[in-house]
Amino acid sequence: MDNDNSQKNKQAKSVALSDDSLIGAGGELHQIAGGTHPALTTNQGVALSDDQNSLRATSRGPTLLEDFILREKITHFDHERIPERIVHARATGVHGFFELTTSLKQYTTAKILTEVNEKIPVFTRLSTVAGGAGSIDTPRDVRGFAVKFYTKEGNWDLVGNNVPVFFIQDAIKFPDLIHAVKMEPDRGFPQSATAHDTFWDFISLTPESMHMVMWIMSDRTIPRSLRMIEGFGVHSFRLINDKNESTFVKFHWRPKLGLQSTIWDETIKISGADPDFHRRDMFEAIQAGNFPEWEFAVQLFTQEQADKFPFDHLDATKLIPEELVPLQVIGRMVLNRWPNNFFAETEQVAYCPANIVPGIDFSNDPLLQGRLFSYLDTQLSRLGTSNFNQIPVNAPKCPFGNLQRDGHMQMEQPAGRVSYEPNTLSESSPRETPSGSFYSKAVSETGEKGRIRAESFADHYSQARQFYLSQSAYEQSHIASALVFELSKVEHVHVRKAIVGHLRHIEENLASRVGAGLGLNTIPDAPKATSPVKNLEPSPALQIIGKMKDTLEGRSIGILIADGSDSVSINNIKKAATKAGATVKFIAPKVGETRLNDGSIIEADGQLAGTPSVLFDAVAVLLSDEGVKMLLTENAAIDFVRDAYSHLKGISVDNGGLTLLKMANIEHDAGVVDSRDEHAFIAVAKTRFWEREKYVRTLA
Ligand code: HDE
Repeated sequence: MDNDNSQKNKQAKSVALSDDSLIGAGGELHQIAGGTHPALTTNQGVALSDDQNSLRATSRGPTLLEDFILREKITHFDHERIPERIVHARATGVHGFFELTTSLKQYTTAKILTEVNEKIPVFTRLSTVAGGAGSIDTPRDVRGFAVKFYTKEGNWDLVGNNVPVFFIQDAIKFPDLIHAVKMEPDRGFPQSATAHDTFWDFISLTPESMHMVMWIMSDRTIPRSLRMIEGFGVHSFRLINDKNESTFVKFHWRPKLGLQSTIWDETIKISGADPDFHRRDMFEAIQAGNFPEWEFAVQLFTQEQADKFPFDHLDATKLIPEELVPLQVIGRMVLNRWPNNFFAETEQVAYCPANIVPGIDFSNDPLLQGRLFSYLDTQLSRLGTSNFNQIPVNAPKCPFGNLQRDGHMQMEQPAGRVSYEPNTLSESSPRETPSGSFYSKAVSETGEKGRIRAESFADHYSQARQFYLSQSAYEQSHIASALVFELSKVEHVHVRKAIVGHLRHIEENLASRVGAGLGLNTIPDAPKATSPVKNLEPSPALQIIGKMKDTLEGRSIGILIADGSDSVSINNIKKAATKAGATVKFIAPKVGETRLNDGSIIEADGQLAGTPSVLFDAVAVLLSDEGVKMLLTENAAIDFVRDAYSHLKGISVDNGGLTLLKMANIEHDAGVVDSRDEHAFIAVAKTRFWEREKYVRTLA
């Protein structure tokens, strides 16, 4: 889909501006480059001779109301902003395609899940939840994972997250949850953070959120890159086949680059060094042709199987462990085209979980049911019209038409006198298609009407415990430390204590670690659980560390250099890292020319003060004696190596680099290697040195 202004520009009169100068404000001459440019016009198509000066009564007199050019331009500008999303306002959107590799014909009639080896266009938007549109990319937060498939049978939106469960079971609690997590209404902060009183107060009173709390306190919510997150449809959906048989399904996305997270201290520093870290990372990867890819997988299960699960699959605070229902990979998604225009596409795209296609249907998950209402409703205030489906990024790519009419910003001009159905007056107006079109699965429901939470939703802790116990020891200490960090920002002691009480149901040891981290003398009592906590089998698939790939693909290496650095080591390391798939960037005290020991010149990609090591996966520090002398009094250089070390990264050093490491009090360990051995560097660059962590920070 190409929705740039080319149409408009094609219509615009072309004006040759060859020898070009314009008289600007104050009468100076502004030279502009020669070439052929379309005429700059008003929205009515009137070409402008002067876009620099408004119309004045005299050169120093009042501006005239008559100036329609000024008025039009300012009026349009005044209305440039539209309401941002209430949640998921901050995001990165990319076009791409989906390709099915294994047909699910046995289970569904949906062409998107049965026609293999076809490239179906998608638009994918990856977001944070709590912050506003201008907030940082790297808070501790869930990531939205929304995919719009432009299928042959209409748009299918899979609007998921990078965590497979949710905080609440019933849609009616969503406004409360979001009000609690967003900035507090009296003070207007914190922006984009769960570490404050109202969030934890709400959580302390909502035990069903405890499973999700384990996920958000894990490193899943501080990803290294949006290209390295998993995605989950969260709810159960139904697939329906040509015999009208229904099978339940959960949808999963698994990143080809593996799963990778940052370390909390690193994340905080990235937020300062580059608030657009994830958006830039995606933009640069797409520009370089390193297109991110995800496997698409399903978990399929029947009602009979579901009846035997030790939880209710309609409860969005529960997941189905892979060990119980294995994932079947059935396709892949590749993101390969950056939008032409951020506002037109990433901002105006309107996802809706109710957008499904024939052969797919909803489950009774009460959270999903509420979502089916909310998304269409929110687009009306965000995009201002019921015709938002006509915006190119939202329009289906298959033929579509109906007898809905008029409304704000109607772009279509349906001809003829018929705008109703059925009718006898038109032979060409759209009609129902009795077979092969959308149908809802006939399901019999029994029971009493009422505001009732199902008893099968009562177990709030067993899967939280399972998640915690499934993690490696490093990950468990990150979860405990994240809880200590967050709760230490909570002013109300009773709220801190209430959370620690809940943790006792998950794991006594977790509660005492967090309690100790908060300086509590005694560990508070656990609240009464609505259902006994079960000991479920650990699920190693829930870890992150085990899913980090042994590769440098998609990763980046920073090489710190200064005048006199050794060109041979630099070239060897650059060559080896590039060969291993990494992007290499040079950091130097100045961005201009850095002269190496053989007289060759490198133009650095980043200036040291503005390019800290948190922006890289591993670093090399290659400095001459004279270079390191200059940097010993440079705090940014000391921080560069200290942070790389304390963020458990591989480091390659020559003699100069080693001197800097000594100045920074860094111990030599297995992750620090000699720059002459570039292969050793590649090996250490692919991993993090978890065993180093106990020497560099106190974890709970
Ligand atoms: Fe959303 N959610 N949500 N949500 N959600 C929105 O829709 C809502 C929920 C998710 O990139 C809003 O267009 C309710 C679960 C994503 O544009 C809004 C409930 C999951 C996105 C809304 C939920 C999500 C949204 C705000 C509880 C994971 C961003 C703007 C019943 C499965 C989509 C908009 C994009 C956005 C409502 C819960 C994912 C207000 C009422 C669970 C990825 O309609």
